[in-house]
Amino acid sequence: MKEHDAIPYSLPDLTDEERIERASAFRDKIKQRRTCRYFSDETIPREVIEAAIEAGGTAPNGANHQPWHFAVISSPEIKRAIREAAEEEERAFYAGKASDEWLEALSPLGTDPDKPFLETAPWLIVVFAQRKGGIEEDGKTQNYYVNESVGIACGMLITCLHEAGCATLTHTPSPMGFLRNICGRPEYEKPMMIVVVGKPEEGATVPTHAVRKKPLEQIASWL
Ligand code: IYR
Repeated sequence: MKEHDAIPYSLPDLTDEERIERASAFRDKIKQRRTCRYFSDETIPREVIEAAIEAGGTAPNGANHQPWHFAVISSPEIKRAIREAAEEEERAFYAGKASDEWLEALSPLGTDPDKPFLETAPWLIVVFAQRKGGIEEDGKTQNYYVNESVGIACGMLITCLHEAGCATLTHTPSPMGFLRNICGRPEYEKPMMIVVVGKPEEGATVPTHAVRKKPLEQIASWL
C-alpha cells in the first residue's frame, strides 16, 4: 500500500458467536423487505428520508466521487407529473414495446401500466447517476464505476428505509429521460430509478412469486 493521508480505522472485536448471531439476525430482518405496490397516503417524517439518503451516500464508490444525486419529491403536482409521464411510457411498454418473453416473465407479479402509487405514496426519491462531475460536481471530471456505485447506494438506501419500517418500491419506468426534465437535473446525469417510500396500504399484498428466494446452494459457490 502506498503512503496516503490516513486516519485510524478499527471495528468492534466481536467473538465468532457474536458475528454469526448478528449476521443471521440481520438476514432475518432484511428478509422481511418486500417490493410493495400498494401505498397509503400517510406521511413519513422528512428526517427518515434524510437519514436514509445519508446512509445511501456512504456507499463504496468509484474514486470517492460519490456519483449520485437524490431528487426528493413530496409535491402533489410533481408526483402527478411523474405519474402521468411514467404511465405514458408504461402503456407503450405493455402494449407491445416489451417482448412476449418479458411480459410473460412479469405476469406472476401482476404489474400493469397503472402506477397510482406514484401519487399516493408520500415520498418519491428519484435517483440520478452522475456520469461526470467528480467530488466537486463540476460537470466535467470523469466519474468511474457509476452504475455499480449508484446500485450499491440504492441498496443501502432501501435497507435503511426498511430498518425504519418503511415500505419501498424501486420503480424503473422505461425510458425514463423525462425524470431529468421534471427534476431539473443536468444532461450528464442519468435517471436510474424512482424509490417510492411510504407505509403499506391497509390490506396490501405482495405476489407469492416474489417471496420465493433462491436457496444459498443455488446462489453461492465455495471455491
Ligand atoms: N417498468 C414496468 C415493467 C417492469 C419490469 C420489470 I424487469 C419488473 O421487475 C417490474 C415491472 C413496470 O413498472 O410496470
